[in-house]
Amino acid sequence: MAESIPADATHGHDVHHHAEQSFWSKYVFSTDHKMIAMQYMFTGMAMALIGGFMAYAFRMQLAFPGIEVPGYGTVTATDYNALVTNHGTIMIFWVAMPVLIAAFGNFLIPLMIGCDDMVFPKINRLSYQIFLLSAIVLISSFFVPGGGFGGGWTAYPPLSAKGEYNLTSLGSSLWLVAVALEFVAFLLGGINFVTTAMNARAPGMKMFDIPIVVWLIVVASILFMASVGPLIAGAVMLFMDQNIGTAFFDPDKGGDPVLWQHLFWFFGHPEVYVVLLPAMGITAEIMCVFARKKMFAYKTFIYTTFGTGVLSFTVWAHHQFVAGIDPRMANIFTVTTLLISIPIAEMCFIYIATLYGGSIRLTTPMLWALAFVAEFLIGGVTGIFLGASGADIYFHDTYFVLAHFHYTFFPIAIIGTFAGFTYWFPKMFGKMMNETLGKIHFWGTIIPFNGIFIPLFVLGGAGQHRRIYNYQHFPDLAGVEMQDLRVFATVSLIIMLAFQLVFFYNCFISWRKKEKDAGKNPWKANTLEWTAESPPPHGNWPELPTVYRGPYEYSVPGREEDYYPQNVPG
Ligand SMILES: [Cu+2]
Repeated sequence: MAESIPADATHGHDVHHHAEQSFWSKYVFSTDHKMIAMQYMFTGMAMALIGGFMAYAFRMQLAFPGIEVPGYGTVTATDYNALVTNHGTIMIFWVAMPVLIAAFGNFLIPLMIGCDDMVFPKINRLSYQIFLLSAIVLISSFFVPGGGFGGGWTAYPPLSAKGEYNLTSLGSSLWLVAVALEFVAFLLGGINFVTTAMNARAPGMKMFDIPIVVWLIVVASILFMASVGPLIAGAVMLFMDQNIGTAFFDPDKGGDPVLWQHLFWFFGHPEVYVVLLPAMGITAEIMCVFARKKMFAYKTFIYTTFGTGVLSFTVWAHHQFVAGIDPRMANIFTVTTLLISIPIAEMCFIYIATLYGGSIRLTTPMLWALAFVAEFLIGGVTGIFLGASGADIYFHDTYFVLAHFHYTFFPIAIIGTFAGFTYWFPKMFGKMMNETLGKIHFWGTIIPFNGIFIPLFVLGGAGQHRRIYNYQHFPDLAGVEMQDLRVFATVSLIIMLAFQLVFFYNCFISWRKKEKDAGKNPWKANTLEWTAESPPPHGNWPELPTVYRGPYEYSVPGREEDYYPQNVPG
């Protein structure tokens, strides 16, 4: 067993431990990774409410064209464009990214590898402040003359470029600035996540002792940092096209609008994995704990993640099969796209093998984790239809794409978040959430979610195109009564949104409980965050933990009775 090392010898940990803190330094300008995690978490959740409200407004228009939408008013064509554009932008860049990478990365990395904070706490704080600024810029873009940007979340020129096609030139410029600022925030965050996980681990923790979710957040951060550069450059070019008369993307003056599509999707496809990997890591941690099993093939899972990450840079043009790219290139991108489904399928099999033979406890976090795999599989399998260039000529820009996309992103951004949040809530606040309310919220979300998007597969298969604000002249397509399906999807959405009140109520009453009933390790989990107090104080542990090679790969002295075998070779 390794000697324990005095905390302040390695981390200068006592410096900030006992200082009295004002409101501002504790809640607003904190450098504590847990407080920054909470700031990201609650900003992300607030943005999710805005994005969800937008979905409600435009789905009401689709189900009941021309209706006065309660709480919104009439949705005009311009409104509709701005609503769908910003719904997509918000849910991906201001919900999935801040919650999955930034909030969970910040909360978990130092606690799970056994250190007291990020290695660059001030950069960490700056990252959140820039992120908050980006959110403010985005929201302000809805209120400028011309309204919010309505050119689609992919911002293809010419609809996003200046001139007769772009009806919201100030809104679209602010949208671009907001997105670019948001990328800067996550570049700063990514530096911290990678360096902290690699350099600040507890004494005794080897590279292949790092918890799976930390590994996956690290890989996701690297993917983000490696893919976002071209898009930041593209955003600057598009901003110049809009505002100072350049013509990078204007074919009339020798530019090329497809260049934007390459820059966007070179980032846009890896971006899926940037948010997918943390969600998969969260799911993996939860499954191990509630199946009482080690992760099956832990190292294989990590190597597969590396492989997925590399492959994710080779598939982007599958979004451009109908943009006029050379059909021979389309063949190549079809092959790479089908290839990338192999490691993802393998990871799903690893989940199943981890569950196999376990003593499974169906707690609320476990239900979310299982639902993640089930629902994400539907998204993955339907992606294969779209990745095949021949089939995509038909499916491109139909509601089939929309349904596929939401079967990947909803499991990632919403199910993954609820899994992680309900699992780590006791650690975040020291109190258990109500299990009955948790399960009501789970089923009240999962069932209507499928009710929204299964009809959209049917609509897309019948040829209904996306980004049209009024389908009332197409009540039936291919002989099927389509309007009923649109109404069904909208009603399902309203039911799903209503059930989110159960979640917020559960959070509130659990947080308000007087008694801190969680203890250090309510789920009897192995990883290091469960050795700290709940919630962990500033600095996380009075003395930083040391791990040792025990009967299992690593463990902490005195906690052997909680252990299930973890990462045992063979
Ligand atoms: Cu893609």
